[in-house]
Amino acid sequence: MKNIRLEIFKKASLCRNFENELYKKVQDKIIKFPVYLSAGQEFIASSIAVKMQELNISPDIFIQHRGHSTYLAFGGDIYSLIDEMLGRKSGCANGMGGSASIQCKEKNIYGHDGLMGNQVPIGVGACFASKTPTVIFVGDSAAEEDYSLSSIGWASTKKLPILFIVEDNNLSILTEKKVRRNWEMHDVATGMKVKSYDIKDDPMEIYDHLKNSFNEPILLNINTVRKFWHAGAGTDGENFDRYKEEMNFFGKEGREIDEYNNKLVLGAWKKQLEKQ
Ligand SMILES: Cc1ncc(C[n+]2csc(CCOP(=O)(O)OP(=O)(O)O)c2C)c(N)n1
Ligand SMILES: [Mg+2]
Repeated sequence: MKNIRLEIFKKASLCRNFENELYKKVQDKIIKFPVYLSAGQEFIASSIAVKMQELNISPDIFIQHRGHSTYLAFGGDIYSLIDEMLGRKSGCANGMGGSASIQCKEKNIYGHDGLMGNQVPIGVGACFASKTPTVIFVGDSAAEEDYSLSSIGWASTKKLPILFIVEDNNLSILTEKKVRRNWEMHDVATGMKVKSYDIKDDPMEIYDHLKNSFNEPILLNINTVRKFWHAGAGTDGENFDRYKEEMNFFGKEGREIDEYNNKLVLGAWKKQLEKQ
């Protein structure tokens, strides 16, 4: 089990170092369009990606904004992601997607168009046609959209092989869940006869809930913490940081992995900026 936790940490470490560097690039005004940082939430995609590797499955993946970690954890090319952040044609979305609409055809990652939650009906429809394993990531707010909820119902009716992942950071921009609704996503999905769980973004807890993925639809409402602002580079102060916890768990090895990924990310940025 230690090895799995370590593999997940390695992926999360790449994601965290990427986001930390991007934070600086936004602060330095090298990037001027809205950037949605996924720092704090990286263990979700990282844990799922490690489990998919183990199952030898390359699912179709549907994401929304705040998807850098999903892109990287599932093996998206870092250079194309940097180029996308620089608005270049060589970017993963031809320089036209920006941070919100990244994609990676090679890894079956489908980008988002900005209408919150519409990746849910699109992903369900795609899976209804293909019947191949599908992972749909959705925020706790986007999941509330009527078309998102009704398509979860359709996935249940048709017993589609879909893993619904609600990245529940408790926020819709700045509005907390308790202001928006008095119900929970896992309860609604349970009502629609989808096996649903409300869990933490603890990597082993996520990993353990992926045992029966793709036999039928499953929904994981994963509670997590957004480290930075909704968009752009800013922070409202210190909050719980799972990355620090995991790094401490691995001690010297954890710090070395972090350092390795820091160098990797800095090197990738240097290379891409020199290309200009
Ligand atoms: C249909 C629609 N409504 C509202 C918006 C504006 N909007 C953009 S992001 C966002 C919040 C999304 O919250 P969530 O889905 O929880 O994702 P998070 O930003 O927390 O990762 C909103 C309301 C939009 N883009 N589309
Ligand atoms: Mg949210």
